[in-house]
Amino acid sequence: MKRILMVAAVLFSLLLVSCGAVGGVSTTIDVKMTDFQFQPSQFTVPAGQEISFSSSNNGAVVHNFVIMKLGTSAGDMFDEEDVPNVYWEVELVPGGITETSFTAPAEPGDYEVVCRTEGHIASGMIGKLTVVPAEE
Ligand SMILES: [Cu+2]
Repeated sequence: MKRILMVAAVLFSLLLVSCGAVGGVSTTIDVKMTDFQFQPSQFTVPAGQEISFSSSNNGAVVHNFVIMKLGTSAGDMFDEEDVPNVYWEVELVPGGITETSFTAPAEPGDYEVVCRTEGHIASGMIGKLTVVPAEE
């Protein structure tokens, strides 16, 4: 029974996320990290705005939320040469939670989001931050 409720809760949150993607420009990001996914993995924020970021690591290993600079990609594996291309990042230990904030990039576009822990991109820890022009 508990399991069914959990599945229902997950489905409901997926529904909210997919509705959110339509008109879903938000100054709030709430992301759960698992082994090895971002949930959700797509975010839309207004350019240049302060974004509230809350996250939890529900996995068993260290995870990161790394926003790459516009036009850059960490490729299949995050390594030293990708470090200068990081726009913003946060690291979470297993079981960790964080509430912080960052300023959205000024330039609209699609930004790659990855987990920089070794092997996690290949395992599917990848997402997308879409930056849209802020409303005047
Ligand atoms: Cu990870």
